Amino acid sequence: MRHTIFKITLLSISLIVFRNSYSQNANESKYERQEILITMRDGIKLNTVIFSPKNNNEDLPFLFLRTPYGVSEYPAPDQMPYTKDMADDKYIFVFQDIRGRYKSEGKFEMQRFNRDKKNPAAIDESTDAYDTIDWLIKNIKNNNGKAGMYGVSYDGWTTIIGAVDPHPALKAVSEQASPSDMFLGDDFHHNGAFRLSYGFEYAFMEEASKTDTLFPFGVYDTYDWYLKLGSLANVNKKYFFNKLPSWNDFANHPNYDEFWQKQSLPYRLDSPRVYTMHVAGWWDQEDFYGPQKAYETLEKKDKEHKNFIVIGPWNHGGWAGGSGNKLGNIKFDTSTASDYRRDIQAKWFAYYLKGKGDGNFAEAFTFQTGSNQWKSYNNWPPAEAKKTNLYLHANGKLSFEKPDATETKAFDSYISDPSHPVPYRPRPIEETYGPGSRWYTWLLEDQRFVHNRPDVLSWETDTLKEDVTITGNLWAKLFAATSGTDADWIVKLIDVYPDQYEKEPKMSGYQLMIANDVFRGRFRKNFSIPTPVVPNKVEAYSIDLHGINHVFKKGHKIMVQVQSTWFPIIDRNPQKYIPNIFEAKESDFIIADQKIYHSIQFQSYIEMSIVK
Ligand code: PG9
Repeated sequence: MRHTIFKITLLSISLIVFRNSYSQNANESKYERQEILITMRDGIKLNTVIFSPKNNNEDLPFLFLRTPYGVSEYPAPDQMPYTKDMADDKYIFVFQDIRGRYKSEGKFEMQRFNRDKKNPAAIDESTDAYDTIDWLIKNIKNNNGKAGMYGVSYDGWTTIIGAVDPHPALKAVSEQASPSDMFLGDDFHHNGAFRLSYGFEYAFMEEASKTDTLFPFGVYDTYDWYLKLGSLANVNKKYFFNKLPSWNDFANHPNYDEFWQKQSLPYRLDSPRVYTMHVAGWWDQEDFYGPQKAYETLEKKDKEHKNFIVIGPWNHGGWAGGSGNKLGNIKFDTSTASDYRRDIQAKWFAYYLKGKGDGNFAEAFTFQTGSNQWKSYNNWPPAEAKKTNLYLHANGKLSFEKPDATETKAFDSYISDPSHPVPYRPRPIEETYGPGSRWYTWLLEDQRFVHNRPDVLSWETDTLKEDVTITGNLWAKLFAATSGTDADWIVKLIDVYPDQYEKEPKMSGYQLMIANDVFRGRFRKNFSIPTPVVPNKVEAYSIDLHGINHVFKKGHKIMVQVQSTWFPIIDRNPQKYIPNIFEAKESDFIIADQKIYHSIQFQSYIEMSIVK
């Protein structure tokens, strides 16, 4: 067993953003670099890398990115695809290590809470952004008095937080894949179900040391490792020894209490104070909920039309590098990512920071998968979409007709055994950010790898005679029963390719997930106050499957799969109710008999928005 702690360099983890980003030789850069410490209002110094165009005498705006992942190794902005188009247009680029990370002083706190505004000396990520912009405007020559912020994921979160109490010079921000709510839909939980492998590995990566560090599993396939771990109580007993604040927060806040509520963006955001562009990817394996929720939250108070959203066919940060003409096995016909960087991101900042261009940006610009076309909308989700239900039936049938008296069976059932959980992606399940990891595209894996498992149920439409276009928000409305006192329900909406797909024979019969999520049964009435499920009683579950813009093509089929485990991305629900799953004993994990209903009385369906 190897117990080396791998130090992750920016290049290897590339925190996704810069993965495809290193291209040219540093000597060719048209930018010069300086690395300095900038002092915040409480005396703490933050490490900051500044790239300015060589021999420049034009007044330029700043483009500012704040990150926990280390800025010292960033290449020049004209050498990273993510920033190249903007760099060609000339900005002063600023990259900063946030408090307590890499070369910055101070203490790191995962998604630091808002400061107490009654205390003038208090700090948070918003004041750090403010203080830095203030210093830049006053000290860096040839600036035009304007700044923009941008970044993916954690850096997207520092961006949107930077716009909460913005410095007057901050004019435009682009939050990209920022988490919005870590209990309801982003990295650490979905609908109250704990994202075990992500939460465990990320807490270690960020909090075991000042620099990113991979957990030393000593095995390549972590599925067995997590299974052998047993109860989550073993994490602190055997590995973390109560030393990682985020893990302790997971264990001490098993419900949607004030801790999670106050950390969420809906709690922190009011109205768009500056021009704001949210960016999301349809197959974002980390923070898909976040940007949609942030957009929705600000949109309610967007009187001056400052709030915009772009959603493309991308994984987490997939727009930041590469051409984006394919993801996993799926092809999109156009270079969605490089087009985005050139035609949207660069133009957006050029307009708001330099006054260049016509400023003609669609309120919502989303890529329609299936038809592979960009579409503009005046609202997101589009107001013209009509609600339609797709019903589960007996014998694995799925149709737009409601169940009627001809229904032969009221339910389908399976046994869910927490000691044999369904893997969330084909094994080996490499460490999330470890060498060779297929984490980045797991949402696009062919779902046939679990299709015939006895603990995964499937319902399928007949072959479609015409295209079915679904645009807007989706919900799974399930009537289900369990013999246990708690249960997880995982619902997947799948596009099934034709049995013989001539366009690309390797894709014949492919089962592509278009939407999915997990719901922890104890939270069916309230995310803050869990209640045991009554054994064998049919109960209603409403599961948010989020936004989608997809054409199920003529000749394809639509499929729904339901299962109760998704391991180890989701921790095992013991299936016996205990108040805090982080304290479960081995004997609390029980086999359960799960029933999904599709009778006249208990109709289960996917509620979707259809655009004719
Ligand atoms: N998904 C990562 C993250 C963001 C914010 C908090 C915790 C994790 C990331 O890619 O940065």
